[in-house]
Amino acid sequence: MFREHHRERIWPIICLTVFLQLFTAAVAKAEDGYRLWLRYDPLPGEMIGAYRPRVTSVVVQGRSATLDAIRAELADGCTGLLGGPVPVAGGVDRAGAVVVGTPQSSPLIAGLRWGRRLAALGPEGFLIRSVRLGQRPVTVIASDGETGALYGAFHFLRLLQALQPIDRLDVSQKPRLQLRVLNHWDNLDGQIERGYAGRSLWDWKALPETVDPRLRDYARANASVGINGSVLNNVNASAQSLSADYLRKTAAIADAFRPYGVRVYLSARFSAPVELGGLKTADPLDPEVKAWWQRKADEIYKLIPDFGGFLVKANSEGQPGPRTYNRSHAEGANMLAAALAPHKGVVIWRAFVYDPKPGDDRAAAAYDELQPFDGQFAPNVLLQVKNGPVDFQPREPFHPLFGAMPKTQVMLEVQITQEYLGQSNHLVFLAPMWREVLDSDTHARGPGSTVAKVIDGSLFGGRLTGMAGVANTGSDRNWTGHHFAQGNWYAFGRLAWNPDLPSRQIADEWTRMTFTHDPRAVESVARIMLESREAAVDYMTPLGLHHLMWAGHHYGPQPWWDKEPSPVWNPVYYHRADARGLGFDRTKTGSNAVSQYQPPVRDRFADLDTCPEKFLLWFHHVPWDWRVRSGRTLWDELALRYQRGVDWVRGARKSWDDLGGVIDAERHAAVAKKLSVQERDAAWWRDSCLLYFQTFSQRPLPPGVEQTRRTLREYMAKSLLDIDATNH
Ligand code: GCV
Repeated sequence: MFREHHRERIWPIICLTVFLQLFTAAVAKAEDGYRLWLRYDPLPGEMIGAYRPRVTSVVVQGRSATLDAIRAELADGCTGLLGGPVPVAGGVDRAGAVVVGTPQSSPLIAGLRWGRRLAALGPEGFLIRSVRLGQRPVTVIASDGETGALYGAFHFLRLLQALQPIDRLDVSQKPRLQLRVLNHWDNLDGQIERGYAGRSLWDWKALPETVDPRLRDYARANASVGINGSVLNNVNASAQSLSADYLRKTAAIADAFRPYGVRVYLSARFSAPVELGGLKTADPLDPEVKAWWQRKADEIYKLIPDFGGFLVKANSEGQPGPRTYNRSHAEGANMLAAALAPHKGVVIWRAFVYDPKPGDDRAAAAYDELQPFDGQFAPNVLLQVKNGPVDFQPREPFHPLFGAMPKTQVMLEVQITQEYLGQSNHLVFLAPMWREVLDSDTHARGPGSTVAKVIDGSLFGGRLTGMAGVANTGSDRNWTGHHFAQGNWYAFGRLAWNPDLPSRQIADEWTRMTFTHDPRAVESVARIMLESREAAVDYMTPLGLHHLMWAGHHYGPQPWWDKEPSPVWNPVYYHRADARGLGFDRTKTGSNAVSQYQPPVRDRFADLDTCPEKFLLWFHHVPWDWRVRSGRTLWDELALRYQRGVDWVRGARKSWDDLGGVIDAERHAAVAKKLSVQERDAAWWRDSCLLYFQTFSQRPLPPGVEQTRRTLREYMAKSLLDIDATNH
């Protein structure tokens, strides 16, 4: 009797204990970064109290894959954020309903007669307004298109996640750029060129039969920041991706993305008619070649009616292209454009072309090759130009093509994956870098002709606009390798939606959505993020230096390297250190690449006295004893900048350590570990660069700069990647 009784009492306790253990383990395990910025954990209590009466149910009338996605996202999101069920309802039966849809899908929204306003915002724009429906206060999220309604739903969730007021909403938004596209440099064997977060998310072997459910989360994440396109394969493309087999696999991915408004694109290998079609040539003016591409386009659109188009890297780094047949880039692009035009597809033609002819300046090559063809590209061609004229360096001046092709639709390409910026080991928030290029004034139509206005079409006109980001995602559980690299994916989407968004706002909202609402922590994390890019410039390539990275993998410094077959892959080509000084003379006395900028910009950059110090060694070969603005010599300033970069990382580590109790233990520890690698790397950069440049300057390190820890010979012996395999 006693034993029975005892068992009755003890069982609930055992069950509870087991449940609590499992629950705790599950919660602890969940902090692996998988949920990105779409965590939907309960908000601070006082905010839940404020939001509750205004978010009581979710009303999404009608059925479609996108409407179902909206319903599920809002119900899950609001339920999670408000710490209790927010049910789905069929109609407005209570105050505080959140009503979402289009005039076509929702009689409630049709009844509001917002048709004209919605039409003006287009199928991706949305209105979010606090109104009354049948005397009940509700929030309406409406769009002319279902994708716009989805974007509106994510925007509403972001308002909650960022603790913004929602009682008198009157939000009206539409994307400033049409194509907001990730470029995946994924190879068909699952490897990712310049990928640092595992393998490709596309399992080509298993497709089309098996579609990884993770693709839905990838599409959700993209939609949440307005990214509407994904180029699935590497620009160093295999023709195989256009084969019938692979197109079926691509179609299965397109099906998974479609409810979230993400269209697929493919990188097209220019020589595919030869490799796949067995033709003798890929000459863009050959009628058989044209017909082959036409048939290929028809085949693609039969499988994927909303296929976005082709991205092409032509005649660059060994890729085939029209120049192989003595045709121009415009002739090549237009031939593909003609094949896609009947289906409303686009050709995104990359401007990343450079001819390694001896004596040429790589920074000038793309302009020389493409600018003469301004006005000759077909209406469904966009020219995709990297932010700077060399290659995604920690800092470059804006690409001169932005101010020089008024009759061409030019889109911006940035690199989200951190090829030259510490890969997945360094915390470097890239929004400030992208802001810098977007805010750069090309002076193409007088002062205020910013790159942002070039790419959004407002400066030169142009029907098609866009921005591309080389993706940093992979199969790692946290998607991007470094938890903070998620912030760069997020920032890309936010800036492609609105190229005027301040970095501070992006950092702030991402931190709240991803880590914490603790005001002290938000302040501290956002500060670290906002300062991080400048710090990386300091400890890698201060004062306009560039391309000093270890050849091949581009991790860590190798300023002494001069053994690559192409001179433009050697760091010595870029820094040009000698006994007199340091830097690349791109003025009249040197390559004169500076002349590619509009006169006011050119004159400012070309004059040593007016050139912004951040671009000093980009445009000038400067004597070691030249006095920079601080009054110090170039050599002393250089050394102190390197030291400043190292000091910053130490400070960031300390600030991060102080957040120990506020950030969950799992992610806190993971980031702390990465920061310790970053500190080691920063000191390594400082020491090896200064020791090497000292062999030319022959000057001592100024006070305030730590003595180097190893000999130059030791730094030259092994790359940082070889001494530590944590990166890959
Ligand atoms: C995909 C740089 C990278 C290459 C990349 C190339 C490009 O050179 O190192 O890996 O190739 O840019 O943008 O095409």
